[in-house]
Amino acid sequence: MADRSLAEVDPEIARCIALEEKRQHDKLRLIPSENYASAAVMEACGSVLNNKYSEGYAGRRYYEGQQNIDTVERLAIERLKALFGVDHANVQPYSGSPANLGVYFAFCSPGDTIMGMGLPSGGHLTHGWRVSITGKYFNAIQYGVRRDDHLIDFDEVASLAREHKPKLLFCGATAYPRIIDFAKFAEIARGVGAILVADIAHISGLVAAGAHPSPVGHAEVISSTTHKTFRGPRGGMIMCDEKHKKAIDRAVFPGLQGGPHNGTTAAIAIAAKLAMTDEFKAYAQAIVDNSRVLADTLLSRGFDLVTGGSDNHLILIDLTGKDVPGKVAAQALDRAGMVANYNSVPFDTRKPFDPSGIRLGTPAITSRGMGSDEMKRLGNWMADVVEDVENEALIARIAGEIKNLCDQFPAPGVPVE
Ligand code: DSN
Repeated sequence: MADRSLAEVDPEIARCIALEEKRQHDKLRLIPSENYASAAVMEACGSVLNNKYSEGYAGRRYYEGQQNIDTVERLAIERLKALFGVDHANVQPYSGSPANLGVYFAFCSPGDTIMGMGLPSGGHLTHGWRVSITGKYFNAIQYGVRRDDHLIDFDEVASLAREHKPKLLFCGATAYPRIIDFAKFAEIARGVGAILVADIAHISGLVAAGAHPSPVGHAEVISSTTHKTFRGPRGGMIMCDEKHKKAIDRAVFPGLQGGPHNGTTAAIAIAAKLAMTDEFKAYAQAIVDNSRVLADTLLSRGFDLVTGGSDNHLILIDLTGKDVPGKVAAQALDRAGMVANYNSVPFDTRKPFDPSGIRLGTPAITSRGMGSDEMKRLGNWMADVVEDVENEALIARIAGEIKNLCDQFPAPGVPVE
């Protein structure tokens, strides 16, 4: 039984995977937190490393049989240290939210004051938003963006920090299309004795490749996922200054988690190795270039972009002026072969489950090798659909054109029949 193939054992799940392969091939995947992991990363995730328990750290485990796992984890750590120029890396967090919880557990007790960017301004749930454990167990102070230009309001960050004296100050975002000024955040954190935590989940690939400024030297602690622009497995990591190494490691294990997912650790090591190449540097720069061309095309078609454009991998469209809600637009775009997500915009008057915006990004389509010509076509297709969301004939025609384009740009790691 244990030797039988997936198709034999479970044809229903095998069919779901086959259909998902087709979907990931046939459509333009524009959700900015998604990507195509490379074939080597996928191979490591599905390897025998899955079968091993390894609680503890290399050389200090609670299980025998770590001859190979210790090497894997040491390789991942050393590569990340070299790639980002950090003192220490912990590669065991299961994903971004556990990585951030590990950071809280390393430095805070329940009730302590922390600060982060509010979710409606483009922050993350785990930066202290009220429905998250981080908003319930800590005294979470939330900063936002300015009403006029939607850029981070550093006057507000500084005055809230002075007033509340947080232990941790989180910076980093999930829906902010501009460069994060880590130096400015560091100055504010220093002024009030806070530890600055840079959550670079969305931009870690850009940072690794120099396509976005690095928080290293500004933030004492850096958290991230590994599957977004970094193009690795679904996982998390925490990097930090030497002085925080013990606290971070203890917080992740035994504080928060049990055994690390060793296949993921191996895949992080592979992603780090790939991120050191010139090819990856060119890829990261192309993500940013593509985002700018796509933003310019959308602007030329009369779209209102939050902050007026993009200088990273993502674009946030405010559809208020187009008189179509984000969800309706996102659903029409999906039918046409463009998969984005509906999203709140700053100071949104609509509810989060039915907001005014669409969030999109270029990491996955850039992994397919698409460039500025394709971005211009994409921007115009998006505009055509959003301006006519009920025109199913138009949507079907565009879906066909997109399928043809996708056939010309195969997705890495996705088998095509
Ligand atoms: N779910 C991620 C995103 O889409 O940005 C953040 O956790």
